[in-house]
Amino acid sequence: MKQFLLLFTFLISTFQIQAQENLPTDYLSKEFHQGRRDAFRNLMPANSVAVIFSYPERVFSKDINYNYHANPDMYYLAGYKEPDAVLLIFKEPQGTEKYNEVLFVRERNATREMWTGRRLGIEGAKSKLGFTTAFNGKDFSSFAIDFKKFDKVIYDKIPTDVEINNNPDNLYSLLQSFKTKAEITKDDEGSINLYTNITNSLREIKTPEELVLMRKTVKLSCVAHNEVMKAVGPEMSENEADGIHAYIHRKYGAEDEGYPPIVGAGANGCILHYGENNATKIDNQLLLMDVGSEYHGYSADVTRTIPANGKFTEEQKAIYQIVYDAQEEVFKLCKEGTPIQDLTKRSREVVAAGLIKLGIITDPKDARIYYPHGCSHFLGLDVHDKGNYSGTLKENMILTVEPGIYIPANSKCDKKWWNIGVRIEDDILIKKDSYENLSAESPRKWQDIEALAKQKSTFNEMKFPKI
Ligand SMILES: [Mn+2]
Repeated sequence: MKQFLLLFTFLISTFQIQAQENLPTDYLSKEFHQGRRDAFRNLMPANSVAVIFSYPERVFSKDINYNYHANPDMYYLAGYKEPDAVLLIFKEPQGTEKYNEVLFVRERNATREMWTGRRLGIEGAKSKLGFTTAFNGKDFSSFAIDFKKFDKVIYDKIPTDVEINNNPDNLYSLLQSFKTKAEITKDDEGSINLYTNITNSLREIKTPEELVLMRKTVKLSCVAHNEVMKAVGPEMSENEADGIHAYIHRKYGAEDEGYPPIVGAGANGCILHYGENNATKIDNQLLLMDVGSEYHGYSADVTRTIPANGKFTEEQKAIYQIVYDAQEEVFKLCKEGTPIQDLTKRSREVVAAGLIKLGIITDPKDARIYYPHGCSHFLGLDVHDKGNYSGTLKENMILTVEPGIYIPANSKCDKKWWNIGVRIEDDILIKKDSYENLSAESPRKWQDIEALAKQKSTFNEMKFPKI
């Protein structure tokens, strides 16, 4: 019998997928995630429990899913990047074991791991993420927890579009178990507001560990913008310019882009969230590129608008200068204490004055026609990161400053302005009495862009077969 057991153990271990080698060494530490859970717990009311679910997987095509993207809150609080998980955080220690957090993870499974990738499992959740209490997801339904004994159960909006799957360790089953256990028939607004307030107030302030990753993601995105500025020409396609960004991101270790890249030439630059990026030639037009990498979960968000032939026309330059001036004026407000709403207000004033001066509008209210969006959003794990937009700027917040002017064809102004779309976007770290522009490495002044465009890029030298 003993021999049989040994053989059995041997067979099992033969099929175990080996631990991965040569991984990046600058992932967030388990101490970071533990610290974030403690900070979350500090903001919870007495006798409460928070319940945080992973994001669902999404279909890309038939039986192929998109690369999985973790719920940023789950990643922030637990460091867990796999699907089908639920995290419980308790205000007070529970049970005889006095645990104050539990992570339910995907069960290790040699066959599944051979097909769809490594799993951390319970052991990994303990050794790599610092949990003392972790279970397999399939055990959540039988986990002894009486939600009714808590004064408050804190949770985010429960997703309603998760594919029905009665496998007990699937997200759908975890959600169903939670709704049954906590007797939830519809979302409780109070719970959701509390969850939002807690996560907003934590995530809007970046810790030193997060700042390292934010600096990295913004810096490498600037390198990408600068390389495209050198490489681009009227014959290049939007898609190829997009691809240069992506290549540089991967070259420096970024896993992805933080959002679908916007690479639009001429009229396409006037579409705020243009994403087709399929014009076969940029031509002698402006190219608006709103592209930022995602590095270990943290997103950059940088926009540069450049002339494909290396030289701004007088009209392009005039519009560009207004947007630049608006940014400069907003930067002056970037320090602790400024109401966040003032950033958009100030940028709108500068854009309105500039458009009036050029005769494009006469009433300052009409600036909204050509500058319809806000100037700033928080930046971090989400490109439009969590934070309190009705508050004031605080030290170690990171926000974008991104005024823009977009004049589509047939606008009610001289047609010499038509199809000019300009946005300049930088990522700003707020300090006590000032700010730091994390994306300063990519030029913003039109003179500096023209100078950089004269330089040669490695990408100009690359030769590929014609197909
Ligand atoms: Mn943005």
